[in-house]
Amino acid sequence: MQEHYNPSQIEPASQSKWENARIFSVSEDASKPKYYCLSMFPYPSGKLHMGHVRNYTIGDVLSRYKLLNGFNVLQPMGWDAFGMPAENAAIDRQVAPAKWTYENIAYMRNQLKSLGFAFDWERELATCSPEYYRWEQLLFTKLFEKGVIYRKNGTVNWDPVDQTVLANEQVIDGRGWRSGALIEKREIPMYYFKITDYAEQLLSDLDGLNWPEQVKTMQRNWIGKSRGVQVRFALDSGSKQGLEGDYAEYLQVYTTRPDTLLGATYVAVAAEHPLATAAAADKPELQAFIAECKSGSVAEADMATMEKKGVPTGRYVINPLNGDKLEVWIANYVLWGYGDGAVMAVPGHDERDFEFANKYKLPIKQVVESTLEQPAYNPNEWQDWYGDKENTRLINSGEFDGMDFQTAFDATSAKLQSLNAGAPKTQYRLRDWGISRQRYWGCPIPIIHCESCGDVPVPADQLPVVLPEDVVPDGSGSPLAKMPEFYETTCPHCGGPAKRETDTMDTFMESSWYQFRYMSPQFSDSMVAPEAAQYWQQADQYIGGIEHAILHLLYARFFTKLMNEEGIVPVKEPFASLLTQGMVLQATYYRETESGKKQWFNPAEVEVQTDDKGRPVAAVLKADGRPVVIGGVEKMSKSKNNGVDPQDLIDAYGADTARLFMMFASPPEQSLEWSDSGVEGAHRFLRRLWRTVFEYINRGGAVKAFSDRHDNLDKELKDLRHKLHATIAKVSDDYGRRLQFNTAIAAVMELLNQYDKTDTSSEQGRAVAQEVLEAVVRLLWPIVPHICEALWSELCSDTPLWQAAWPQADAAALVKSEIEIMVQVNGKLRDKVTVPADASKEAIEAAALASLGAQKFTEGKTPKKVIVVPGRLVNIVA
Ligand code: ANZ
Ligand code: ZN
Repeated sequence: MQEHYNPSQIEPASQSKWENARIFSVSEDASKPKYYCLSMFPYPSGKLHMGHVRNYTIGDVLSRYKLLNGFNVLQPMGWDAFGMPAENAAIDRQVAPAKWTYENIAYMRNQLKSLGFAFDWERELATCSPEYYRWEQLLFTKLFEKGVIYRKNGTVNWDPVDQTVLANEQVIDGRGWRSGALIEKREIPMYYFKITDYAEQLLSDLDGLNWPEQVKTMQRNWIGKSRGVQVRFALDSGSKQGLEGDYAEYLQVYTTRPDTLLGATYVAVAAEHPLATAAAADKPELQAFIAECKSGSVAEADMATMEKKGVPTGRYVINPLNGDKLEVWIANYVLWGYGDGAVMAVPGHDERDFEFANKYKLPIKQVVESTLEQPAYNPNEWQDWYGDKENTRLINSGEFDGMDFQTAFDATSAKLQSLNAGAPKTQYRLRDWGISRQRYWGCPIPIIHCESCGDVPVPADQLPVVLPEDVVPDGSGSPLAKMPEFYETTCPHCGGPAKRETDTMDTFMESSWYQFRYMSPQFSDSMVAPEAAQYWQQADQYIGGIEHAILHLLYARFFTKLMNEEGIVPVKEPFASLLTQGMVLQATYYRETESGKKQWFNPAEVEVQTDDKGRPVAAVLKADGRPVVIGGVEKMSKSKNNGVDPQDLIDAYGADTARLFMMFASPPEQSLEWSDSGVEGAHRFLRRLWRTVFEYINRGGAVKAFSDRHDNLDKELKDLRHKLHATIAKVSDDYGRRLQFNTAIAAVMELLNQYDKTDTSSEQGRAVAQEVLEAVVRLLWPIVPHICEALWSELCSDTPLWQAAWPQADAAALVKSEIEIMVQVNGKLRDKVTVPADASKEAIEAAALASLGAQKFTEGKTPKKVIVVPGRLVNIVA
């Protein structure tokens, strides 16, 4: 055995050993329980970042733990390969997105391999491959025919200079990120999934998932179920011109607070509402306001924070409960896509209405008061009143006065129903999912537009619609729309000339079903091979970042339900358990430039001075020796230039050190603060582990004759065995149930400390040493597999480690041979004695009486009484 730990030698050796034995290549095997461990696949952006390393190490630890425990473990890896960064890189560097993407994949695959993850590489997939997305296109055509996917107009950000549609994040302060042009809203036809039909199922199925409560709450809020009433306000007789049908009869609003109807002081409609259009017909100022509302960003976050603005229409409606005339306003805070695109405004109890009413000097009327201490109503403190549904009663509301929220809700909605002016309605905030993107690097939407037949799905035998890969986009419009060789085709129905859809799909589509494709990635008859879907069912464990808590996870759940209805998979949920790993943090350093901007320096370029407690006090730039400001500790990111390249870490210390540091520094769900000394500490521990085994082997190693005999061990060796088996039990629980790996590592370190202190030089001692080291190497294998693999082959040359089972705690060893007994004199603790665990009552009593403490405090007198509590204490009554 080599004397020194040399990761650059043992890591590739262990990796090729696993690869040659194909131990991570799995297939359906009914004789074993299955465990499907899935980590969120990366976008091939160029190289791995620390977040990836952490994510995949967590998954690897769980997978390897299950593998040694006899599970048939599937741990796949692939590439979320479509997306905008490839197009941007293409524009910057004049290289085709496909080429850029495949090169990145090749580089990152090597990085992942150098980290020794137990992936089944034979199942690798890339979502940009036609062999992958053809199944997505097929499902699309089926769902389109079923009506689950439909076409309607949607609003997009239009850059009039670049002549292209922009994503929300490409609109900065209302302007296009490249052109700087003012962005317009445009209506264009797009394809939508009817995810709203599944809102209730997506909500109720959350209950059965073993997911962090926080993530479930985020999903519930996103789905946003609310119970309310649709209230009809009759139009005043002079307010109907230009309106047709129901719109000429009444204005309908959706409210969750029908109880506040008598506090309504105006109503407001969205700019797109027919009443707004009709009212604006002869009023240029209304037309101008409507146009203003229709421009600007379509991002919902902006809508929530923007300044509330509106204009009065000069039209009126009647409050059905008391006949009051209320003026109709057009307001920018009313969304056309939600409820009825109109609100009854109750500025006394609603924040937005309050802000609006204050600005335009509209009346504010209180109709709810507190039943508690009854502070005087202060309209500037609407917060005290808004949303509080408990301990309140109605006032200024006639027959409803005095009612609490629920009673008033029921009474007002019953009254509205009897007046034929309202009906209860459950509403979801969730919108239908628009999946059309006017971009190039995505999965083509498999639709053919024919002038006589309309939208015709591409027939199955003509799929896939292949995306041409040798295209270099230039940033103006979608390249596909400029390629007649792509879009010119014939109609599958009538055979006439027709045009292919040139939009591509939202890349969330591909990541919504990859968890199933991994089950049979090469299957060429359908999305998933039925036997594979039946065997693997769903991912038992999913691991990834909290940033995907809403959209990705919701879409993947939705897709699973669709695939289940199509009979493709037997499950309704894709991920039984979810672990969201914390962020990787690192210190930041900067200088303020003359223009007041911050220039960020990478920690590698900075030298930090610390005080005697190791706290940073000052920092200078290595390049010029001049000071830099120490910023906060923040998530590693490009914008703060505080990333540490995992490759540097792997090159300097090896994969095992990187893995150990990540798992030891904090529990998976918490954030992890980068620390150079932590990395060095991890490396030191591995060197020490190596030396420990080296010294043991050097002394002659195992003594086989004694290896199964644990009788007649001396106390020290018995204690060591006790510690060993307690450690096995604890570490197994940490991996298997608690998912806390830092404590597992700490437990093994403690065991090694005790091993170091124990004299194991006797023949029996060497047998115990063998037992300890064999266990340690298996307990650490999930975290630092390369070094453990190498050490195992030194300790036991006959079987490979992955065939050795997980160590089991020996119940007999866990029984302590000796126990400590408290000695009390008149109820006060005076001494402790150690007795054999199976000592008789008499023997315990004798030992207690003989103890120095007992002797001293009974002053040699014969005690009146001695009470023995076996296993715990002896009380001497003197
Ligand atoms: C009167 C009222 C009084 C309201 C009050 C709230 C508080 P959720 O719970 O999210 O479903 N609303 C309805 N349609 C809207 C639209 N298209 N754009 C903007 N706001 C709209 O929200 C329902 C509430 O949001 C409704 O209840 C309505 O305001 C508003 F003290 O009606 B409420
Ligand atoms: Zn046709």
